[in-house]
Amino acid sequence: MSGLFGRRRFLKMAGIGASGVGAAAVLARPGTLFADNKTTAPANHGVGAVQQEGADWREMDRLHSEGVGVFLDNVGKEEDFWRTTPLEFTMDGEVKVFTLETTNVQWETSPGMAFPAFAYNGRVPGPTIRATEGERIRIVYTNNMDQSHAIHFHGMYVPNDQDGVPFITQPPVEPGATHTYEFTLRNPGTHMYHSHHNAAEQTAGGLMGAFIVDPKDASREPAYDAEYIMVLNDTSLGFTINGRQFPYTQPIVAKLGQKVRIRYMNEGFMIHPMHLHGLPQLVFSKDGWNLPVPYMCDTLNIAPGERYDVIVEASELGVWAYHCHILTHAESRHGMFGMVTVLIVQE
Ligand SMILES: [Cu+2]
Repeated sequence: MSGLFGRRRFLKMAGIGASGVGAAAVLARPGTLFADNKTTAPANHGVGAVQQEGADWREMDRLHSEGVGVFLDNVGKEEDFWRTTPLEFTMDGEVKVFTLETTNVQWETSPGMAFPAFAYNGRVPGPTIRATEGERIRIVYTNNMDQSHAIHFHGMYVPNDQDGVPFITQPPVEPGATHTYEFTLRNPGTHMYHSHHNAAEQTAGGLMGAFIVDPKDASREPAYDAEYIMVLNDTSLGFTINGRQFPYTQPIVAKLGQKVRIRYMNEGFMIHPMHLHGLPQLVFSKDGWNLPVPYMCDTLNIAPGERYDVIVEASELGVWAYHCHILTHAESRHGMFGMVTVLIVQE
């Protein structure tokens, strides 16, 4: 258990009895809980028409409890789950130089549940690229996977020949080849980089990442105490937040009164209305453009390609469920899965 909060306290907050969780036993046989998620289709989570037969409510409750137990035991076990550690760079004169490589991988959305996937620098989503408005950046990209590729910088002003669309703005980067992108960062905000070649397979299959451009003028930003990046994805690798399915997602933990910034991005093919229990979200930016009038909501629908920036003020103590409200992306008879996490507000 992480030192951020005690297990007993979490359980008390969550209203979960400490008995019968059996999380260690579940971890010892990974994948058994959600074995049928391997097929990834919502219909295969046992959802759809109400099933009159075979309803064993005790088993259903046990599986739900077990999943929450696994989530608790996994807290703090994935470093940089929230992708807030930016990719390192070197300087070439005034240019920030980043290095990206694509490879074929087996990606585990939860232990034991591995999918054939593609990765930038070995991770799904790839590392977060971050720099400041006005800076010049170079990305030295090497393709070490088994199909051609090109990187598109989604939402960003770039010279046309840096837009990353094979046969429109560049030739594809073939397996074994290296390609360099270079441009000056003109529009700040929450952006993305991803595949634009065989993209239905490559992007949903893992080739996606956050590209954050901080504004030169910091007064453009609202005040906040902590920041989280939430990359949503679906289809090829199941329903994931930052490449993982519940119960292997991580919680957001805030102290009472803190302001948390969440940067949403949808790299999948489906809409995901992200619902936070207990606390409203102040939406202040869409696709990196600050809104003329920020607005409050509790459910924010994020369509493919969209980014939203929100501030959540941690004004209410407790453990608040936080999930996609297309419920077939979040829960089945086997318990919660997919796009589910929690926001914990502590004293
Ligand atoms: Cu969803």
